[in-house]
Amino acid sequence: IGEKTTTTAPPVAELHLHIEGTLQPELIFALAERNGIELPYEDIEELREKYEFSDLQSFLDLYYANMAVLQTEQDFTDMTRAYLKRAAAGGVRHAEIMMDPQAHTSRGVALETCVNGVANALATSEEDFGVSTLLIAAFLRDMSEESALEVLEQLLAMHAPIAGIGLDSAEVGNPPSKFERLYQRAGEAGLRRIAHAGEEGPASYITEALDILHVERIDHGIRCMEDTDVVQRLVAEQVPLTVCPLSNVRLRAVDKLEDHPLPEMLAIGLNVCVNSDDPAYFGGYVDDNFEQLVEVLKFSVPEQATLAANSIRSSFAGEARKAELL
Ligand code: ES4
Ligand code: ZN
Repeated sequence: IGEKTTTTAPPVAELHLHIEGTLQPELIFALAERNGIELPYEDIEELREKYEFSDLQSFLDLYYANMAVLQTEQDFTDMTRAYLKRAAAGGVRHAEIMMDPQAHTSRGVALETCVNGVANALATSEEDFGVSTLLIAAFLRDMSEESALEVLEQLLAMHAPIAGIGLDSAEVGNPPSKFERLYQRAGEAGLRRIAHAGEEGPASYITEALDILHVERIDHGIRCMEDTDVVQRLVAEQVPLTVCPLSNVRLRAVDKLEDHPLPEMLAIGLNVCVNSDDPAYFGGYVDDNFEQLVEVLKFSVPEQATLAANSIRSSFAGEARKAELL
């Protein structure tokens, strides 16, 4: 999973990726050593044993704990470069990368450190890896809107190279409506807007994200399938849904890949694409997701082509770049 040297997939855009979720166990240990941090695991094997999740929160607990090793700008750059290299080897040609600034500022890492560290890797990504990129600042929905607004204002004041904002972390009980003013402000600042909705939360959260937050894409969105009115609207408006099949299995949003709604979502005309979410935690990168979709759900070559084209059309890349990749 960590190594990939051949390209089999068609050109694809990865639109749903948390950069902190690309931190592989090997890098966690290397950074802990470099920064003199004591990890609560003896070795990589003991850490790997923790990668069994019962729901979103059980994953988030480990995801946030492991971030302790990210201390310097160079740490964030190294993590981001490792992702870009691996993603490129799997056929990713454009990546819209979320980062969680509050997950770092809340443990005493400066906003400049985490943003500049990631941004430095992105700045040379096209040249180094052939991957065009955009950076999206995601806000933690289990924190307050005031906290999010404060960080957004700081990002704007420092002219952080962000294309948009997202909303992630614990979904249930933290509906999109909680962040109406944050998204209003982001819109005024000319930022693109996306949000996680309908991963563990109900289909009504998808509607809220569209109507109250004015998002252009929905991250996950799989629970739209429980509400025919929501499905009809998503089809009519061709709202992009950034689906993450292996993530949904690992976090028990679906029982097993055989039961994943993606084939039906594609068949009924929803604008779906395939993404890895947190590849270091969920068993694979975008190409691994495609591989399993083909193996287990028997996705055809034309279906794979549609998923890949959807990802590029749904991206925030410039029209020239999209034309290049389509
Ligand atoms: C996440 Cl899979 C998922 N869902 C919600 N928030 C997240 N942050 C990182 N991965
Ligand atoms: Zn996600």
